[in-house]
Amino acid sequence: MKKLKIGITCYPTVGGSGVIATELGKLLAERGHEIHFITSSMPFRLNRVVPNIFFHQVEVNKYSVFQYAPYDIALASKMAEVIKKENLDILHVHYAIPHAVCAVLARDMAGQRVGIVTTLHGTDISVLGYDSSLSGAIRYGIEKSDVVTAVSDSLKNQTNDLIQPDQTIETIYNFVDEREYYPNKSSNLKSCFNIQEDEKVVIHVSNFRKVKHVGDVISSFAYIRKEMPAKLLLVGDGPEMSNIIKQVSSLGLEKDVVFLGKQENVSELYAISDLKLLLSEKEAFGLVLLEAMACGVPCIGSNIGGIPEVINHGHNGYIVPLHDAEAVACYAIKILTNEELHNRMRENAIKTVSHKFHSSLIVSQYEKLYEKVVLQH
Ligand code: GMT
Repeated sequence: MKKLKIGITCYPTVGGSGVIATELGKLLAERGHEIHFITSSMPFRLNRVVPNIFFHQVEVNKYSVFQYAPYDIALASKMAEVIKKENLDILHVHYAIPHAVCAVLARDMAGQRVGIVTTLHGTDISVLGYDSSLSGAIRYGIEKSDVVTAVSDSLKNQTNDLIQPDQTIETIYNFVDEREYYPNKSSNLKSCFNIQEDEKVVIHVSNFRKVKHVGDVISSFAYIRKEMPAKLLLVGDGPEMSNIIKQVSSLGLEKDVVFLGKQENVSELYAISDLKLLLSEKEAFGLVLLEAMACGVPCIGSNIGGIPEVINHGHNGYIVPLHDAEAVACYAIKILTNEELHNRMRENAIKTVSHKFHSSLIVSQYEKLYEKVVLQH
């Protein structure tokens, strides 16, 4: 296909949408496209120099006359500048608000034809949960985009139900870079953390927001711990952390829960993990599930959002009702005490990633969309 000039805007700090936007940019660059990240800071996964990847920083000045710094306007101005200077074919933005709305404004400011592709990650829909006044802006961003994608069928359906946009939404699933996330059993981290060989390792990775229900992870682990020697690795940090620390101590689990904070190389931690838990009440996709599965770790997740599109119940893990810690523990104990079942689920998890969510498949789907948009223009 024709090599394109693609602008990408996302929130560049830690988070699944930032990871997907950055990894997609890197893989598109490997396919010969020219990539321009237009973000407030360097995306955290953009950790090496690539000749056809450029970074355009959005600067927001704080003037005393403004009560709030005008980030959205600064972003739209920077987008317009890059559209004109680099002659972009496509602007791929992650989130309808503010990014799709900024892209529409930028296209208008630049007065140039540029295709707008918007990917929804769930956050737009979560925002509506507390601010329904934004639904008009979300609909506007979606309808004015040339193409809109959602990271799961669940998010697509939810957006159609809540926003009812006059626009087709296409599902394109998330992916992982298989060169970073792969089954690697050679790690010696278990002994570094003082975990005995016969102890099972359960892992949870999140930003510790309320919606992640890390408290349910701890309650489930308390049941598991009664049945076998086990450790729980908690990776990440966020607003719920102090409540979690209290819960762990009130259950007397301090010796068995390892608080690791934010970590860059999570694949090394998956290498020593036997099971992953994600018990959120909202999750458009659950990228961390895919990362775990790619490393051969079966998962247990709640029956909400896009999680059942990633975890196939009884095949690569189990789906449980929200807040049912006993059901989680029951399935966890089943997997952790049956080696044959664990191995089967491990192999199935690896196969799921390579068959349904392989990066080459997903990147090609995005390329096809870009091609369609460019042809329309
Ligand atoms: O889950 C979060 O709190 C972060 C959020 C984000 O914007 O990065 O994640 C959303 O996008 C991810 C990448 O598509 C999805 O894997 C997450 O499921 C989704 N989070 C929610 O829907 C709550």
